[in-house]
Amino acid sequence: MNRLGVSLCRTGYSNTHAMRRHVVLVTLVGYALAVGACATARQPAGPTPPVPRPAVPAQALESVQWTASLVPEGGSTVTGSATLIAADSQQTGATVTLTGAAPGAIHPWHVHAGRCGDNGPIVGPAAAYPPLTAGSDGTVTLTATLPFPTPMSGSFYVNVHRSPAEMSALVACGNLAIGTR
Ligand SMILES: [Cu+2]
Repeated sequence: MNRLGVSLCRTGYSNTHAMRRHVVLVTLVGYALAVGACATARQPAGPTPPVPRPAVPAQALESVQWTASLVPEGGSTVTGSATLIAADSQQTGATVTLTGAAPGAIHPWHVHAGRCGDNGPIVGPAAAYPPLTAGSDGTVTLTATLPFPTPMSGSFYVNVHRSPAEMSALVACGNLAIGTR
């Protein structure tokens, strides 16, 4: 263990947290042991907390695509689809289509955490979801940019509410499945 060894070791660190840990170890247990701890930190083992690994590698964010088939709820005739892709690293692009809605009907919708039938929390702010407004033929296609990063894993669903005044009633729901585009 020498000055050069420590110097090389330090260059191996890529974040200040690890640096701080190193400094603490140096202070607590001394020079030689600190260098040993450094070596193990570069190949984490034992008590080092594992970094959570997403189901899909981070570099594949731009290829992730979530899709859902929206099926009728509550006796409605509304069906449709929903697609989510990464607009960028912080925003999600959504496309939602409906058919079978009442002409002119306004249907709030959201991505929720969980599965259809759960009362899961809305992902992101509710106000960020522009409502679906059916045309005279009962169809609508809406695109929106939502202010949250596209999830790389997890369970999510899209629900379509009956109206702004009837948020507790649904006309359609679909579980989102992750895939690639
Ligand atoms: Cu909702």
